[in-house]
Amino acid sequence: MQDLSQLIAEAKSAFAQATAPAALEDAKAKFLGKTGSLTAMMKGLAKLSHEEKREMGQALGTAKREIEQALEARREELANEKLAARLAAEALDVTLPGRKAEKGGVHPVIATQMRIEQIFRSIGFDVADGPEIETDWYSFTALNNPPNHPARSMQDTFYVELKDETGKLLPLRPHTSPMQVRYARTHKAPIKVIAPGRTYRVDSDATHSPMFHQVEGLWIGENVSFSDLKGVYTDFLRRFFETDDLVVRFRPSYFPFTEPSVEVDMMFTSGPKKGRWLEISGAGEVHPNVVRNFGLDPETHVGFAFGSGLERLTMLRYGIDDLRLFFEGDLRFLKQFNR
Ligand code: 2NM
Repeated sequence: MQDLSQLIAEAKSAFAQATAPAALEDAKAKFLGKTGSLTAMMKGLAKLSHEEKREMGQALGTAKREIEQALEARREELANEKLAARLAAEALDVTLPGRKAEKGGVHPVIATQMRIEQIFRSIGFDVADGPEIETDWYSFTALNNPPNHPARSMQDTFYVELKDETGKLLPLRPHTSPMQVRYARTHKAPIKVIAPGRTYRVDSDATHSPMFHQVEGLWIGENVSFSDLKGVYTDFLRRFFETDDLVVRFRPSYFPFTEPSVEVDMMFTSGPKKGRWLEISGAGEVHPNVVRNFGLDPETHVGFAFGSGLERLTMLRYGIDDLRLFFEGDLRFLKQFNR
């Protein structure tokens, strides 16, 4: 009996010293395993008398249960310690503020484009779309700007390293007119369309960006006149700037794709910006050669075209003085347009 209670104490102490599950199982084997000391004592029972066997058997059974209970308790303890360590290591501070998902907004130049599309749609214009990588023919030749014509160098054009069938590099469109040529060639007259979008020219300073946005308008029919241009464009400006207090004038100019050609100026006649002529657009009667490239007869089909810069219109509308603000991506600037 004496050595049994000592054996139990030894087992408990061995289990307590085991600080990992594997060590605990090793300790268990020393007492309860095939060659363990308790197991050896059980085997010894066989040599005892009937009376002794009963007594000793009971005592061994009790001792075995106590050791097993101690083992189970230590197993649970180790499992709890492991869980506690893991919880401590993986602890989250649920009181930390979350990451805010910021809402995106419409860029002011694109807001201008969307407004303009809405205004022109309301008076029956369609909105064209088309590629930014163009062909030489749609960018220049179709627009009465033949190879080697001096007017071609009016635009210093970007090219990409892609070639057309004749081996010439493809230009990035320097204006949105190619979209109008594509549109006119695939739609029936009358042609009444605006072409907004990105355009590219080798030009960079406080008032020029190598990528900028244009909107061009085109109305070709059997009886579309210069006075229609003045009416449409004046109405557009009044709705865009939300005031009737502005006037429009034409000054003679030159573009290869129009004849006659004009610069369009506007002037506010009330408010803080009144009294100064502002250059706002180029325009003109579409050249007969261009009408022919639309697939139409210039003897029966005439009309006007204009082209305006979206950055310029946006700057005038909001009183922005530096074009570069549009391209810096500074949220302090951009957020002012998206409240
Ligand atoms: C401008 C000025 C004058 C223009 C011409 C055409 C087309 F496709 F009919 F030939 N579209 N836009 C045009 C005319 C553009 O931008 C300053």
